[in-house]
Amino acid sequence: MHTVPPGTDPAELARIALTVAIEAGELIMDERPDGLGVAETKSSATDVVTVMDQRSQDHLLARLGGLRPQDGFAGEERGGRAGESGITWVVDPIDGTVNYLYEIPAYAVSVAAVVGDPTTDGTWQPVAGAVVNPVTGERYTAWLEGGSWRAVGDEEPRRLRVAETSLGQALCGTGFGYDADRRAWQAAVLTHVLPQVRDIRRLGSAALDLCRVAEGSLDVYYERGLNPWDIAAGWLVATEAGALVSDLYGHAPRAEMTLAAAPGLHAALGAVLEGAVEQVGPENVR
Ligand code: LIP
Repeated sequence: MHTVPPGTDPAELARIALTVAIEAGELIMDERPDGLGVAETKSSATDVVTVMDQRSQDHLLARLGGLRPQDGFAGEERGGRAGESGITWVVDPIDGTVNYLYEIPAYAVSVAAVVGDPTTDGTWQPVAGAVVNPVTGERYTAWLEGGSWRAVGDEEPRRLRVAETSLGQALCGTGFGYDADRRAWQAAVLTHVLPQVRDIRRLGSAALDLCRVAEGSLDVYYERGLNPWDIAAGWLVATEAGALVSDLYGHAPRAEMTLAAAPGLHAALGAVLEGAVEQVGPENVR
């Protein structure tokens, strides 16, 4: 896998990620218009974008462009650029957009610095990142070999470490896509998983799900259909806390599957998911 470009300090990239993620979080909270509606939809009628998704990304693009002008930029919404430094910023300006639209306090700004090509599964990895929930004040940061950290309000950052448990005692996070056929397939797979775990939680933000695995408020998380911007920062927060984050076959997480847990639990749920995927069969792709 790719290495950090010479002269690049992942800890400094994490500090930049946290700074701009906090700013964007304040923006989407403080400047949320009354009667916020759906500005447009993307992959389906439920895949919504608000004007604040775009404004948050525009802010991140401008700030990161000023702080790191040689870096690339890729986000969920419109606007991006190629870079020449070997570092690309991968951002989700509001992860958990439906929660933001409904004012459910489970959404985040996710900012990650990655090496490799984030547009091609399996060829990139995060080296620094931050996930900020602007409603709760939860701030997660991680950098390569620097650990994974969580702070709320004025408290000192606390180092995160995952813990093992049995599959039957595991609180399992997951999520569902915006396409009806994909959701039907995900529901079918869930019928194989639910009897094997303590319970299921569907929080609505992959970035926060991955951070919750790192902090232990979820024991395991899996989801099909995630994009690089959904997982880039949370992936590193989880791995720097000792979790394994991969696809179903031990490779880098990808659209086909993202699975995150402490190593023993990762193997146990991975086996259940492999069996479920085989029994459910392929998605009905229109
Ligand atoms: C969301 C993900 C979540 C998934 C949702 C949606 P968005 O990202 O974070 O895990 O279940 O369907 O994709 O669209 O809010 O940035």
